[in-house]
Amino acid sequence: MKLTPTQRLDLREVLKDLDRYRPRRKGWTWRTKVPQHQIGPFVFDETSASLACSVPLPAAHAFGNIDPQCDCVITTEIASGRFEDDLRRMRMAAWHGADHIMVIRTTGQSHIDGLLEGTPEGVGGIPITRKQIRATRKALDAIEDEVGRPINFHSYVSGVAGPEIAVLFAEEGVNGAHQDPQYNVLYRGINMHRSFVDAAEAKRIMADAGILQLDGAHNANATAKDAWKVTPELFVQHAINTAYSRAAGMPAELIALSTVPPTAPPAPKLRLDLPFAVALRELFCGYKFRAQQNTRYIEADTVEATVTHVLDTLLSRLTSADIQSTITPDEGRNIPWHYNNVAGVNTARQTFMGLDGLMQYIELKKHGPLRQQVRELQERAVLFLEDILAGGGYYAAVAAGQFVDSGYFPERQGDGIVRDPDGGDGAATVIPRATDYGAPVCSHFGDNAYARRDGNACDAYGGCTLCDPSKIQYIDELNVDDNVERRLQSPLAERAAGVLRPEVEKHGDGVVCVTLFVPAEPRIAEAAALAMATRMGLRDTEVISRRLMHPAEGSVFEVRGVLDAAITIADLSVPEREVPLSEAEIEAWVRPREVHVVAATVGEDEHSVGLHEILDIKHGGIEKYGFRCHSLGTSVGIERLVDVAEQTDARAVLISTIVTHARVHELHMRRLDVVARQRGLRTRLVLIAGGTQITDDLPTT
Ligand code: Z98
Repeated sequence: MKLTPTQRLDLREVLKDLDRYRPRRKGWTWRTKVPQHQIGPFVFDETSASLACSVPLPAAHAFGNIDPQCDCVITTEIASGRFEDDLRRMRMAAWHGADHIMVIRTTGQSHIDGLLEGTPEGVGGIPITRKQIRATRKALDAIEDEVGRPINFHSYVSGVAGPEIAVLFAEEGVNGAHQDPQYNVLYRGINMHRSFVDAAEAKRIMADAGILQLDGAHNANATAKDAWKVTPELFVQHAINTAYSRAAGMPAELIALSTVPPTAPPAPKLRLDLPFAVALRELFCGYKFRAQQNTRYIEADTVEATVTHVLDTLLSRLTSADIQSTITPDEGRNIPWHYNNVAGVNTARQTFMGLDGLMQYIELKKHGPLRQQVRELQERAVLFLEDILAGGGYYAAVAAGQFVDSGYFPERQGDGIVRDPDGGDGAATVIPRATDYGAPVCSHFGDNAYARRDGNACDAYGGCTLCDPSKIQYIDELNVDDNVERRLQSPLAERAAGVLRPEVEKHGDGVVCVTLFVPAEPRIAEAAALAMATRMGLRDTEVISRRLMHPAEGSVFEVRGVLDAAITIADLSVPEREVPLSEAEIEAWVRPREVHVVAATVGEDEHSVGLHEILDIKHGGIEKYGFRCHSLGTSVGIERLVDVAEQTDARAVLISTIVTHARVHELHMRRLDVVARQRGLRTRLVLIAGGTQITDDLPTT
């Protein structure tokens, strides 16, 4: 399957012959770093290989359209609920520099206790069936060929089906996964013993498949009442999962700590988050770090989220990050929209490129508050661990509610998550293996009657699905009403008919977002904003962001709604695109020729601002190309303009005048034409008139 930049992703092609599609590689891929990278006019030190196809940052046009790629992997989380739509979103994200695509689920996969076949659309999930994972990997393979960089596909190995899911991921070439038994225990109420036994198996399988592991410590600061107080616990959680992963056979290079700066402004972010980040990197030196944006204090305001994200990315550069994860304000308002994904990815890459070489210019102080805080955090974490050991170990500590307690250890608030070691989902399901137990796949952990010292455990039964993929059972859709073929019928028919609708999440969902300021107190203003959006013809309206400007003067709202507008492409009149000369081409022509132009406002018009905008270099005006501009001022007569044009041998006369009801502006334009003709200058002079309502369509007679 091959993608062409000018053509949309062909979903039929993705779904074709899926039963035979095999991932072409397994395991995680890092970017290829290129220090001292000459890109356009600059040398960068923290970049990776450039992309074959991409959308550069907006300001790139001023620098020869360069698109430097930072040296760390950039993550985006894609979650519309329909994998077929997500594939297109993944392509857009990849063009903007994302190379780690996490398919976070709307339904907790941990609640599902076995592998699924068919579609989980009906239960609100995103890729968890083999078909969906395979289709996604296939599309990503084509997308990575298009952009010219490997893309890591990521999901979750959690819940009581964790080991089975790990096998599925290993078979299908998933490259990264969250795996942390503490997540099962604390957030999914799964039995502790079962969670740890499952984790050991899953980790072993992930290790054999080269799947990068992210842990789950960051969920504590995402869920704690006061996130900045659980920082010692975060170290403890990282330590437990890291040590357990190593014990289960996972190499250090496949272990990535998931770290989230715990605060956001107006908290004094640097004071709290920098010591935390430094202490973490020191304690866990030798492991990878997946730095995520703060998720606990993310609100619905895109500007606020962006500023926090920039500060978080600065912290990553002041310390280190192997993966920079991006989150969008959508988390705060529960709307996964593709352009917000792209905005999040762009925030990270823009910040990284802007900060290139940061640590060559500054250094973190070796004395003073930073070192004191780092030491204090590390001490508190070690004491926390010792406390757990003294109290009878991890199970006892969870039973005593010591995790996600909002006290700053050793302080305790008594509000931690409490779980019964003998309770939870899957309690009492861990049983000793029978002596003739045969592991289903060779990288299975623990005793296996078939294991041979000299070869793979699965040799004795002719190879497992990891060694011989032809043994994988591929089951297509099971649900005749709810499956991807059915879901694609109407979108593909509309596409074939050349019909377009606005969309942000699912094909043709019609969703749009309008921004309105309403000058009233917040409650009334919000009701009015919704009413106005309805008046615009939107249905299913919902306020997704509200920003108070002043308690009495008004608020700004972002209102989401559905616009029922199907536009047929054939009915559109699409203007021919005019391709203007580049800035450099214009300057190369003008500067050596010393081209004079004469300009003024005419008639009785003192409004010179617009004209200055056109001429002055300060405002990006034509002076910058080397035009010799003779600005004669305001309320200048047409004859005088033409006189000066004659004296200076000018090539153009620019007049500006305010548009009047009496159409005086048109009289001036005609008069300029007439006088230029009378003086025999008309063929030499370009006459240009400007003003807000002057268009090419003005009648010429
Ligand atoms: C992130 N935005 O980390 P369900 N295991 C761990 C997790 O952190 C998560 C899951 C499993 C966050 C995503 N994390 C939240 C350690 C989820 C997911 O049951 O499928 O929701 O498990 O990037």
